[in-house]
Amino acid sequence: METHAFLKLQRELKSLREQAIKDSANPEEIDETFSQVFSELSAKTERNRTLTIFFGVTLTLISCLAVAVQFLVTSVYDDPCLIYMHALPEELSRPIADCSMCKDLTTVPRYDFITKEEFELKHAYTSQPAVIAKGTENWTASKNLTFSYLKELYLATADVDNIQGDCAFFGYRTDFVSLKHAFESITTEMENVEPGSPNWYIGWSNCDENISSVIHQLSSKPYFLPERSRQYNTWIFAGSPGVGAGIHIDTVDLPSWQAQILGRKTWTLTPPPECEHICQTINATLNQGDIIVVNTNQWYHSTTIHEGSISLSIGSEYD
Ligand SMILES: O=C(O)CCC(=O)C(=O)O
Ligand SMILES: [Fe+2]
Repeated sequence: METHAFLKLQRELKSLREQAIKDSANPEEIDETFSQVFSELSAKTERNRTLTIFFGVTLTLISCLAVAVQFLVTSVYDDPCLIYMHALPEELSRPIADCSMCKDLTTVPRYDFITKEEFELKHAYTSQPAVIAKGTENWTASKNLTFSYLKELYLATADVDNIQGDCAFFGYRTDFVSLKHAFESITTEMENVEPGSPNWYIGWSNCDENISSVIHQLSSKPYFLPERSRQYNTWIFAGSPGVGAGIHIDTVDLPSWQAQILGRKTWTLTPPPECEHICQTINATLNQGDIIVVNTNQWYHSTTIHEGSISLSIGSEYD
């Protein structure tokens, strides 16, 4: 406070005190009152100062945090080698991988036949992928399950609008917004991959009991899966030659198998970032009738459909 204002305040306080004495107040009580008022005023000033510091520090911290998160997200998305596009939530919630799932693998191990015991030991729960050639040998699906048969079954289902329910539908790079929309838009020319017909790829999980029982008549639990392992909802993927599913990682509960019912498809499996120093990207080409087993929660995966025919595959998680 400037000196003259301070002197003025002193003068006014003194004159207030003298006035109060004249008004026959007790000088000790006056001094007591002055000191009470001063201590209340200085406590309030102290509280205001503390609050100002608290809010200032909090605001600074929040701003720093926002800048850090923005930097992290931008750099992570900008670096496709670190974490693939838009996979940040999956990546953050993913348990750290045991790199023995991919160490020393230069390709996906391929078997013409595998016993339940060997499969359980090496692949069932180790996240090490495998292809079991002709794994669908005793199924009738490759002969009888076609895309147009599925389309007919779905479109004939009375409740086709709600058939998806909680079930997932992926339109990938198409404009299809639902399974119904896809079935209504995919023409016979598109299914037969006639020259000039547009490229398409879709995937969905089946929630319809009737369709589920048809699928189970045409297929069975892969012979090499452990006796106790159960089947879950069927996933179906179909599309024309070209790019299939773009690279991604899943957050499903369990590892999966997928059988190639029609066409040929190559899977590209990339190990998670924590294993990149000892593991490499590997591929597996599935011919009609082959089955791949892969933990899609641990491997980044993408698919490509070979020329010649559409690809149709069915699969499921297993425990
Ligand atoms: O079959 C495909 O093209 C992709 C399958 C897939 O992403 C999965 O099963 O998690
Ligand atoms: Fe996937």
